Amino acid sequence: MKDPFEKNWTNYNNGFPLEDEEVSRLISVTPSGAQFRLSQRPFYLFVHFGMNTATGREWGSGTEKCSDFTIKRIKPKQWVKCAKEAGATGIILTCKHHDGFCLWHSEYTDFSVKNTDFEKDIVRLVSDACHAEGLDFGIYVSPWDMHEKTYGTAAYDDYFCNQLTELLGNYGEISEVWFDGAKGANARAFDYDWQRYYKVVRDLQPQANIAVCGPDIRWVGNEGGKTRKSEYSVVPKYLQNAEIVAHSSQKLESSGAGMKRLTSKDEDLGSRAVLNNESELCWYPAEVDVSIRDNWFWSKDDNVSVKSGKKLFEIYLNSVGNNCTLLLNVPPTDKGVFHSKDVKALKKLGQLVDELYSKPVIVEKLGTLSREDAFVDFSFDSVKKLKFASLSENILLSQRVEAFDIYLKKPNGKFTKAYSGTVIGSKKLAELGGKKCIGARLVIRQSRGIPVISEIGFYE
Ligand code: FUL
Repeated sequence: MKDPFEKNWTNYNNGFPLEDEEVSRLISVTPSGAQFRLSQRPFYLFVHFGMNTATGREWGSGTEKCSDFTIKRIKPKQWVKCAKEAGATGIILTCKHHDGFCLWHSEYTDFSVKNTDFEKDIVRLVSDACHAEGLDFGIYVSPWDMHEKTYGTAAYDDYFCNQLTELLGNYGEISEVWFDGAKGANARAFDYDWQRYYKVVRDLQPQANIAVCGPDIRWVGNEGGKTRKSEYSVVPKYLQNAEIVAHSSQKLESSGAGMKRLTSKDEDLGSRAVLNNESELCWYPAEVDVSIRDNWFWSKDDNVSVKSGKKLFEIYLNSVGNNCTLLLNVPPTDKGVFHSKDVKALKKLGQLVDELYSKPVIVEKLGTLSREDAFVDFSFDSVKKLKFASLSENILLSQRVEAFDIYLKKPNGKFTKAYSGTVIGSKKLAELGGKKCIGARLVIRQSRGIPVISEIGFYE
């Protein structure tokens, strides 16, 4: 009988060299401090709130009046409580969406919450509520601005940088800056001065990640919670180009639903076959942005579309459990709170994530595998029914594993394959099916150099 464990990374590596100059080049690409930190806090809530919440729109027009912002109160403490119950570790707020209305007291425009009956600085209220409870706070600022008269001229770059300076200088630590690539098809043609925007962020908040139209966090490419089978973090450097991201972003208010279906055409961004042809590489991990509802902003007609806790958990497994970060949008209502349906779904998600880790069988910090290890064995003290394995690489030493299998040892001593995976990265959650077993075996099939597994855990 053929030995299923014979071909592993030490003796075969799927035919790839285990060590050479190219392998060294690939594994020399590693995360920045900020990227690493986010990988350890991989789940944030996205909060779409603003003029559109009051007017019931998704995109607005930029011709609204401040008096159209009829919101009377907001309860950010409730948002923070729900975020924590769901297991999220941060909130990103839409400080300015495409309509240009500012949720803070910007000096540079009258189109802001300061000229409404609400009056209070919403960015202050939300950032304070987050920081008080140990949540990270991030800002979404839309470069496309339908209201601002200077949009489309060089003066707009000044305006945008001034607003960034306010947001980055006055609200404590900002963990992520989210630059949206969306822009109406009929908007005035304009090349944003991205490098200047990035410099403002780096100068004022050097620890912040710049996401989407930015060099630190890669947009996964759709808004439906889908990810690639293999989400590589080491990818060609040209992918960081903001204009490329903007090109595939939303261009019509009505095309939002399409973005949810869209699967990225470029399925393979980081295999050796792709990277070998690229002279410049970068660490650019994917973020999955998806809404709990069909739309990004709240509308009462949308209360029926709230995803169940179970569905959110599937998205969680497919994002956080697939080497991505998750940015789950939960839009507050016009009463300034998360709707009871969203609250229930978030709570359920938190419970399901807690349950996932509640019955550990074995959790081990493996570290650097030995050159002689063809596989790693785990023995259990009694018969177990394993539901999940959680694997993490030490990504400070890059992303190395390209293929692995998990076998379960049945009570009769025979091995059966329970999972075949590709990349691991910061986290891989592998469903194992709950069958009876007395042990497990991890077989790495393909790796860029010696695998460094920071942790593996098996859970019932
Ligand atoms: C898109 C925007 O057009 C949507 O309104 C939403 O903000 C989403 C997160 O990004 O590009």
